[in-house]
Amino acid sequence: MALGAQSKFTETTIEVDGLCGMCEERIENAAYLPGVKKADWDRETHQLALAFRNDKITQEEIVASINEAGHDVKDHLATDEQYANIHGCCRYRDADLRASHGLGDPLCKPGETHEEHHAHGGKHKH
Ligand SMILES: [Cu+2]
Repeated sequence: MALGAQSKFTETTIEVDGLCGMCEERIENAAYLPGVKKADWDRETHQLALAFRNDKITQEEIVASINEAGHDVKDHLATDEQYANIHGCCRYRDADLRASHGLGDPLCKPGETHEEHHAHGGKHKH
């Protein structure tokens, strides 16, 4: 057992928005970058359990890849263009679809654009 080997591993959990099994596959595929050893998304809790080699990849890169796939990560929302690419039945920001899956509030609040979300107290669209 090599000394210091453990410190190369980061284990963490991040919140990723999504609805169904298709979302799960999409999120996990996006998170499985070289250096990632575990990416396991829970459909009920929306928690993505990650284990990755922090000398090979950063959490920011993983988050960016999940955003690229169209999914919102807590504090890192996908852009509208990225979100637009995901399948119609996976529109996890849609209030009706969320309700039909028994989900509460989305990470991205209705009527709030990506830019506004990051503006913190910026103007809201009506
Ligand atoms: Cu889905």
